[in-house]
Amino acid sequence: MPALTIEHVGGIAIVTIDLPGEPVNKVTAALRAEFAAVFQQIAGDATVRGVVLATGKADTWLAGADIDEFLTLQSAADARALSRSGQALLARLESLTVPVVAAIHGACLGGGLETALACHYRIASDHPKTVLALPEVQLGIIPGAGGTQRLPRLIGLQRALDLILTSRNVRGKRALQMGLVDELVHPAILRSVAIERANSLAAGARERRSPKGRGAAALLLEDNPIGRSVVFRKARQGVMEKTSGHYPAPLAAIEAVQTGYDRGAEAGYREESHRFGELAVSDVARELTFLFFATTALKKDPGAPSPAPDPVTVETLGVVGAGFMGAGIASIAVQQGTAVRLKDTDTRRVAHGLAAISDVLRERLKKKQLTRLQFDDALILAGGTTDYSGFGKAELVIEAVFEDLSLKHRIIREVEPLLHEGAVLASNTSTLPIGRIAEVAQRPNRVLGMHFFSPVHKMPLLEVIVTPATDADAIVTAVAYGKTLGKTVIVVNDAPGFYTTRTLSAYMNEAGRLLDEGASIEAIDRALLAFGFPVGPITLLDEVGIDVGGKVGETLFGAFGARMSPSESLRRVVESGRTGRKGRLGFYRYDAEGTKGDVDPSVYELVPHGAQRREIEGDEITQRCVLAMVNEAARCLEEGVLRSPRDGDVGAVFGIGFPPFRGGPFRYVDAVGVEQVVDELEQLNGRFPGRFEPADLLVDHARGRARFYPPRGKGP
Ligand code: 3H9
Repeated sequence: MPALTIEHVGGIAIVTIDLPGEPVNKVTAALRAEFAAVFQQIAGDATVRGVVLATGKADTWLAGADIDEFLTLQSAADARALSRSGQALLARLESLTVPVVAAIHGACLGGGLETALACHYRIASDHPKTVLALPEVQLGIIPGAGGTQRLPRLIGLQRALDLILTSRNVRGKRALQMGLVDELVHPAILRSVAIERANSLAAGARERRSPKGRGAAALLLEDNPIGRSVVFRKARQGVMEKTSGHYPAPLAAIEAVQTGYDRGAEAGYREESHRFGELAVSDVARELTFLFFATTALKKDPGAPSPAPDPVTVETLGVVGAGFMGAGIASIAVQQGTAVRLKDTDTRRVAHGLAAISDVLRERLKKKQLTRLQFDDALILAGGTTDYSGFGKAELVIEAVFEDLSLKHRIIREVEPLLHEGAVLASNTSTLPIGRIAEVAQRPNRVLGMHFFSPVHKMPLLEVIVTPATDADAIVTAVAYGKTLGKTVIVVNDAPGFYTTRTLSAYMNEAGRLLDEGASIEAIDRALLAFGFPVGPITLLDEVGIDVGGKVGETLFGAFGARMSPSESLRRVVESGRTGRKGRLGFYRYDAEGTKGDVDPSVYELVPHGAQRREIEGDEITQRCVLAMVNEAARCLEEGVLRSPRDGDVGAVFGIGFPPFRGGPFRYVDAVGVEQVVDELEQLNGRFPGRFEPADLLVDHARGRARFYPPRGKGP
């Protein structure tokens, strides 16, 4: 069955894209061939005065190039050829003598937006599903079908760089404001307006493009070579600050855009496909593409083995504990239309929690991510209580109180009798085993963990923790609700620290031990930043709270023994009462607003070796911290805490900052080679007996020369 159908209305050919049997429209080799044939047909048909390019799908116009196809590319030359053929096809579209109107409804992404850019006029539907973006750099590549050349010419250099470098989603209204589309209409009239515009364009009654005002300041900068060189320099600087040079795609995109300005469009297109070719077969693109497929697969994973029961829709959520985490969870819940009852011990705390919810919503309002109406609607859904009123209606209750087992037990005893039998009772603990928490429950089968990450409204991961007693319908309800909240959800089996806290702890402990041995705080943070973590481990400890880190460390030491014994440095700094950023003093100094300054030299008075720091090579710091994490991740898989390497990789990247361009701990082992990883662990274990004993799973893999993922492809 063809993907393109043509319907003639008067002199207008309406070309509808609808890939048979596929959930989204994407640019496959077959679709490219069909497009080429259709363009030829149109060019040869004197009765066609104009064209409308529309979608037959409910939610996508065109979601870009077929990412599956990238996995089959064997060489940079193959990838370059793919880009060149995409460019040629869209040049053909642009050069049709009849006007082509893009009638955009749904996702218009990557090669999809590039197709729209080659059309002569763009109309978008005013619908939340209509989003336009160039997400290529998130996949480690750059727009390869002319996007780096056409976009700046349409909307201006700075705006184009912003869209290309951030992969930002642009919705209808904003797209209209910036001139990315020419008109915005209600979806019901999109087709008729598009036909009308094609007719008036054909009659010459309308400009093919209506460039939008970019403002005097933008014009001054962009319309002369000196101004542009400032823009390009700043863009490169910004990229380097954000990525420390680990991601080549944004820099390559800037290069392609600049070439187009400096040496003309033809050179720009050539540079674009040259860069696209190199990047498409790079390791970074392979890992980022893996993460795309892994998160997409998780969207469809109900969290329980098949046949999984249907989840219950959560209309009312009870949250116990109006602190930072509780209010954070409530703030994202109300935005999805859930009525939230926020409970704490006194009205002052409840009021504080409600104010925190309002702050999160206000920030979104300010950034125009919410309309005033949406803001009001969400705010009204948050209600406070000091006596659990309203909890009887809740399908889900999440406790987010302090990490103290006896306190959590008290909460369960208090709240459980008020709930209906089918309600799910979740703990937002980051460390305490769910089985222990559930010990006092009347219905332990309804208890599970929902480990959100801080700040809840920004962090993309949710770790759902289940015990052997947890009912399947409770699991799928928690997982489905997590997805409703916009999270990527992994399900793990119960154990102290679950997956994310446990692996992060192994890594943080090693950083602490390096401090014990005399490494400087800066050297440790610098080494792991260079590896690609978003912040160094000591900075992270200040962020999380040194007291919190200390408590987690104790729990995991209790559970796993010597391997997880906390460092002397951490123990002493916890004892000193420093708490990190929240207390405005930790390993680093902070000003009154909490902005991080330099290392506080007086912290060295607390730790072994005092101010006498010694040089430990960056490579050793990285190796020890990263391998401690990787080894612990492997143990989690071996013990069945993790269901798959995929979950472990997604969990580490989205939960604890493992560098996305490395794919995750299991992808990292595959990339380095499991034999080498085991070798290095054994050597380290010789130096630090008991701490680096390789996980059996790694040893078995090394022996059998096995990998966690097949050499190329999406992975399991
Ligand atoms: C590009 O365009 C390069 C060009 O510049 C140059 C070329 C020369 N390819 O996410 P969902 C699949 S790079 C292959 O669950 P939703 C997806 O895997 C591309 N497959 O739905 C899933 O498959 P399955 C730039 C794709 O409604 C199914 O469709 N484009 C593609 O939550 C449903 O997806 C992007 O990066 C694709 N392009 O979200 C867009 N798109 O059922 C990536 C989707 O077998 N896509 N699939 O598991 C998205 O962001 C979301 O999928 C979208 C729909 C918003 C479209």
